[in-house]
Amino acid sequence: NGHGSCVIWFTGLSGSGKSTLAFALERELFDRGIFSYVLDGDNVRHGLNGDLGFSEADRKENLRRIAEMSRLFTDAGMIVLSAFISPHAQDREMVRNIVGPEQFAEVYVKCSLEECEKRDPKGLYVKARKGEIPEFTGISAPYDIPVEPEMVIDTEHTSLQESVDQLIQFLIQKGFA
Ligand code: GGZ
Repeated sequence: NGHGSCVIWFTGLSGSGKSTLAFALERELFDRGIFSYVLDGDNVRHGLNGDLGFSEADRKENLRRIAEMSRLFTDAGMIVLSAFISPHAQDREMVRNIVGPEQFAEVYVKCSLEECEKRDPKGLYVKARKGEIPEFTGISAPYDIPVEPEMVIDTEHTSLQESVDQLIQFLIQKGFA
């Protein structure tokens, strides 16, 4: 099939909906006969990057390795859907340059901290507020809001299906799907 390999990089707070979006997009692409693969904290941080924590340096190394891995996947012809907080603008620039800007798209998964805390699917915000998780993004560690992302998906005000439709339109328009 005539799709182009690329990396769709989802960035946003914990609980903003990055992985949910990535998996829904994977499903939609699959139904259209296009194979993609989701990388997220759950399948990367426990394995390949199991030696890394959440200091600034460790996050940077986490993202550097993921970017290199994403690039290998694109070499293999895949559409890669990477869902990581990636809180520092500088690290996202690094990632973009490792992958190669022409096959990279940054998607800002926008959701207020308030709403993320309300969702708190893993109870991490409660723990972070109690000081039980140091350097928690949004609470005790920074998140740089993307300045010029290729796309913004506002998960507070957009349904999952609508968001997936927008992503598909984007991929088609760019010739990736
Ligand atoms: C942020 C943390 C932290 C701290 C554990 N800060 O919502 P989750 O649980 O499932 O996803 C979060 C994940 C973040 O890993 P990333 O690899 O995406 O982060 S980064 O891009 O900054 O390297 C969260 C959990 O790990 N988690 N401790 N201190 N999120």
